[in-house]
Amino acid sequence: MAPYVLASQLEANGFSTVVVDFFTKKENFFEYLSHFIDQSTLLVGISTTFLSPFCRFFDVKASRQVAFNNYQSGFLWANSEEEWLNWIQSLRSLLSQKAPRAKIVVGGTKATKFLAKSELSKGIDYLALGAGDASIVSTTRAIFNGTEPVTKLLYGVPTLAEAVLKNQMSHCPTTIYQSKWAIQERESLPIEISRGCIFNCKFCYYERKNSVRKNVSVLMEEFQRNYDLFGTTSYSFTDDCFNDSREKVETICGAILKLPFKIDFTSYARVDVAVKFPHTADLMVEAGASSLFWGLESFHPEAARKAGKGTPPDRVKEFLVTFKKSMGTSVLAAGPS
Ligand code: B12
Ligand code: SF4
Repeated sequence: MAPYVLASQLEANGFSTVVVDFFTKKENFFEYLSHFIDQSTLLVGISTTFLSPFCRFFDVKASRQVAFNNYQSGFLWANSEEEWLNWIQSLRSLLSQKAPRAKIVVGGTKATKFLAKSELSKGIDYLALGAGDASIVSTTRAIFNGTEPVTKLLYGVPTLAEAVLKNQMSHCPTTIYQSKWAIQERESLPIEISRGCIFNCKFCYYERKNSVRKNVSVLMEEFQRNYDLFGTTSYSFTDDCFNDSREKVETICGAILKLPFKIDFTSYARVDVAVKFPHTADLMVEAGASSLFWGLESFHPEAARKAGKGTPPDRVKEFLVTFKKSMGTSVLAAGPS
């Protein structure tokens, strides 16, 4: 999602962008990229949110391979840190030949790994922490004007000073998908519904305790626009917890049901809201939920309560059984991996 939403911000501020999705899977990536960059290129941004950094404890080659095949992650950072360093050096040398003004900025949820191990930042110009919606625009503008973006050194890494958590923003910004980003006819797209989660589960590493929701009419305009331009009817909701309240499900699903076409979507969901208000689960399916990841955590009452999910396990099981019976194969329901 991040590259599309950040590129939307840049476009809205007058900068032209190219998004290369699934880039780790591109053969001859640097040759491919060379067609999109030239003397006027100001910034190459890399989103780490869904990159797979090398992980020592996950060191059994066979199982690593299975995991990569499943996620189609490609080979950039997964097998070793050298892989990442070599990749970034290749990018650097391409930029110095073809786009000497361009700076490399790395952001996304795995950006903090560069602080934990600063040698990984060799070759990058700036690290971005937190939401990049404003900082990507101000950084690009600074490069355009020939000035230095405001940074601070964190563990020796030049880091953009402008850093805000996603759930502390004043709004969830819109994403305007562009034809020039090579969106395919009827391609399934990610879409932001909100950022952050209102709950506060003890173990959770998401941005908790607050959620910033996209304006519902802006969201409906996005669905309509994507349908008109690309025929899109299939979505991944990038929402930490879609059904965090009865009102949210009713508002968003109610609006989706008024669209002049049907969509299907996949999303994260929380089981206790559905246990308390079973009609919200039905409404999600009616609005197009074709697969739901239910956050169950534990059927051990004490463990579940301590984690912050206190609905009695018997009621959770009863809900899941009834849901499965009534929905049959119309929705795929999965627990956490
Ligand atoms: C939706 C989601 C999914 C969906 C994705 C659907 C899709 N089509 O994209 C699904 C269910 C498939 C999924 C799967 C997994 N996920 Co997930 N997922 C999320 C979730 C909830 C939202 C991600 C998202 O797109 N958000 C919206 C975008 C806009 O946010 P963002 O990427 O953070 O971008 C912002 C900033 O980070 C920054 N930024 C990002 N990139 C860049 C680049 C530049 C240049 C700049 C300046 C800034 C910048 O600016 C952006 C806008 O503010 C996050 C939790 C979260 N709150 O972020 C977890 C999260 C990304 N997932 C996570 C994990 C672990 C996984 C899995 C490995 C789970 C598993 N064990 O199977 C898999 C991996 C899949 C893969 N291929 O790698 C972790 C990653 C942990 C970490 N620290 O790295 C997260 C952070 C949740 C967590 N805290 O545990 N996930
Ligand atoms: S409901 Fe889900 S996303 Fe929200 S705090 Fe709990 S585990 Fe995290």
